[in-house]
Amino acid sequence: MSVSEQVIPETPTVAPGGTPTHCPYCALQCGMAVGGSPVRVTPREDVPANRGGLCQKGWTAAELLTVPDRLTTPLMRAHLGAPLEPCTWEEALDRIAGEVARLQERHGRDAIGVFGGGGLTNEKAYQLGKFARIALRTSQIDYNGRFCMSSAAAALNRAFGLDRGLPGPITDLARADAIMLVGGNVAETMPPFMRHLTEMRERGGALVVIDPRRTATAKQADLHLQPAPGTDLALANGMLHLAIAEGLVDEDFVAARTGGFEAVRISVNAYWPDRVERITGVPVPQMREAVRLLGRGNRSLILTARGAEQHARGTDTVTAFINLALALGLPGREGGGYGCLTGQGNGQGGREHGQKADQLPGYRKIDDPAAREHVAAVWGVDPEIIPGPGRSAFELLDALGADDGPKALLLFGSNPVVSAPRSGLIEERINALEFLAVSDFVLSETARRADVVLPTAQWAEESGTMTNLEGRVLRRRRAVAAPDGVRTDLEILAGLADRLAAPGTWSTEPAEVFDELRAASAGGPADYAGITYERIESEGGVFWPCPSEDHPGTPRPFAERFHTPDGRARFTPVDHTGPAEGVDAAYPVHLITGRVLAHYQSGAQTRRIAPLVDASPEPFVEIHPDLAARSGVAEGEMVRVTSRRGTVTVRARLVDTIRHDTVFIPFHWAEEGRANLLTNTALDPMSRMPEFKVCAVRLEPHEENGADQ
Ligand SMILES: Nc1nc2c(c(=O)[nH]1)N[C@H]1C(S)=C(S)[C@@H](COP(=O)(O)OP(=O)(O)OC[C@H]3O[C@@H](n4cnc5c(=O)[nH]c(N)nc54)[C@H](O)[C@@H]3O)O[C@H]1N2
Ligand SMILES: Nc1nc2c(c(=O)[nH]1)N[C@H]1C(S)=C(S)[C@@H](COP(=O)(O)OP(=O)(O)OC[C@H]3O[C@@H](n4cnc5c(=O)[nH]c(N)nc54)[C@H](O)[C@@H]3O)O[C@H]1N2
Ligand code: SF4
Ligand SMILES: [Mo]
Repeated sequence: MSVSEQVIPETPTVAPGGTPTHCPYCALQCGMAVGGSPVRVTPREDVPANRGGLCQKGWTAAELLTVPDRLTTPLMRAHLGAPLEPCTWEEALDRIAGEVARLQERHGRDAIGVFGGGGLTNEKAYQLGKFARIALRTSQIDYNGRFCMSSAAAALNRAFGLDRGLPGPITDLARADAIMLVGGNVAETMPPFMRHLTEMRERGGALVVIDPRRTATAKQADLHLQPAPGTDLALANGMLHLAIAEGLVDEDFVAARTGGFEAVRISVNAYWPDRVERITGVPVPQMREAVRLLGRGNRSLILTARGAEQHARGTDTVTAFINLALALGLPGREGGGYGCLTGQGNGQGGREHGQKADQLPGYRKIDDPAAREHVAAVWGVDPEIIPGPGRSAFELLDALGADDGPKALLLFGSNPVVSAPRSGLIEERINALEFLAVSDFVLSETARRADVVLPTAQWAEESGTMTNLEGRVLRRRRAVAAPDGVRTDLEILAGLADRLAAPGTWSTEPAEVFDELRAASAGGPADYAGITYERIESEGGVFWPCPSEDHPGTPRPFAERFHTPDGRARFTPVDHTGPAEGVDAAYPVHLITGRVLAHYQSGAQTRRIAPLVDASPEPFVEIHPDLAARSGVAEGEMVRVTSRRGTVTVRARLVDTIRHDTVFIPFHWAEEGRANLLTNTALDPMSRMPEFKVCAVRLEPHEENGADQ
């Protein structure tokens, strides 16, 4: 079923007097009102991101509150191998505190690992980082955003000195002359986002999409480039080569607002059009057309998403597109520049307040003495007790149970058994732990392996703030009561901090935690000091940085200057090397992974919602009919897809929208359809992002296909 065919109710069931809040899922954070009996959601017209639109996940979000297997009591395993059985909160929290004490006594503070998520509110993400550093005093904390935004973040910091997803309000998009979307399929990943692109096109702007598949998004583009996976960097360098050759470089902008262009100008000499066509498979005239569309006005925007970023060279790939945007003189102009599409609900805020291994609140660096001093003063501790940087997400998961790795893991807001690269290995690492505690509202594939499971409240049952893809801080409001027996993550952290006799205060009130976060972030790059719940309410959200209550907030942080020491954006020369795992005789096909409209991430939430399961019931592999014929695979048959790390068995979907040399599997399912059994763990050297987007596989018809007939 195509995206447009999926059923979206035409007349929503209105939630009379519903509480205004935002969707539980992605970074668009569509506005919705929640209320009524039974509880329903209604889209809000007053939120610019969605202006009355929702995707199918948003429409069905109320069902998440009442999924039949919602957890409402803590669960505990008496000993290794024993089943998970209901217990009291006292027993569960005492057990966790007891295991922490036992393991830290034996192996030191870093024996405990913490893993967070970009879906947590700012308040939770902040409190989790603080909990790790001063209650557990472990350096071993990271979060799933490392799997999501980290390459774009690293490139943004390197070029602009600040990691902000979109360079301006989402309503700027409609005013762009052209938008080039690299490795993003927003028609499925953020459907209401398409409205902004459509409006731009109606005003005469052009949409260029770069994706190895002709996706639902690419079908609506004026130009679609279909490169081989993992070759975007070469494509960007090739476009810059053409821009220089065609005299499209904005020399005034380059002279006034940037540094380092000469080295890049020289380095892209080597990316002459024919060579780039050979590397990428994109015909030279298409490249030329893309550059002309981008260069014809100065309000063009280059956007990257996971397709360009989730590579072992993701940071450099994003850098190549930033180089192109800078040379064309785009950044800093309304509607123009470079931006990346943040993914998770609080992907932006979740990477600012200290759940990242190397970071303290306000996007401060944990190894910066002044930052440590500032944050320690807010926390009421000696800076000496704050540990140094820890391992990145994949490295942390890979070290679980190892001699020098964490022996226990506390997990909040992620399901790595499904979503981590080479998840078969990660499952083994998790099994090697002495102790695992998971806070979730459903028994996810990872929670199922825990020794203690803590049933937590979810989006519409609690309040807090989320920072959306624009960098706008929004209020998530409590609309319904949580079921009996459930506690919030802030209550869980407070209960544990108390048992661990942690220093500092551990409020369970989101508003109080937010005030502390404001103080901790004050003066940092992501400064929230001037943002209050009241302002968010009256102003429809506030853009950071916002250093004081009389500051208007910063919708367009690069308008006047960049946030580097000299205020100039930095060009950095980067070179193409291709995927970490190229194809060969044994594994002749590229596998790319990604998303479908109806499911969210590891699927822990959406695989429990009937209309979403109906829309997209099972995992599948997209194969070009020519490749299918060569592989002996027919439409609808089960096919075995094997990489050097594992095998999955999924149903074949023959489509002529994908390249002949590439197959696509979404990663939302567990068990034999788990795409991450196949993926590669090669890491980007700067961001530590794993190469989720490309690895080498072979295809075989599943033996049972014949036997069934
Ligand atoms: N329905 C739905 N929506 C979501 C989510 C979800 O799970 N489901 N998750 C949210 C989150 S956390 C995120 S990060 C965003 C992700 O949003 P997107 O980045 O839009 O989503 P993906 O499907 O991961 O990848 C986008 C495209 O990258 C392409 N691609 C793969 N390899 C390459 C390559 O080498 N080069 C190029 N140019 N393209 C390539 C794929 O074909 C795919 O169409 O979505 C958010 N929204
Ligand atoms: N092959 C492949 N793998 C990928 C990707 C890809 O494109 N391809 N994309 C990667 C990306 S971009 C991402 S973001 C990751 C995401 O993958 P995961 O980190 O696994 O994300 P989710 O499935 O959203 O997991 C969130 C879990 O936390 C629970 N949860 C939600 N909200 C809360 C809360 O407030 N508190 C608590 N305690 N629990 C909560 C949910 O029920 C769910 O079980 O996957 C990555 N993995
Ligand atoms: S686009 Fe994202 S925020 Fe909007 S309704 Fe869908 S999942 Fe929710
Ligand atoms: Mo993500």
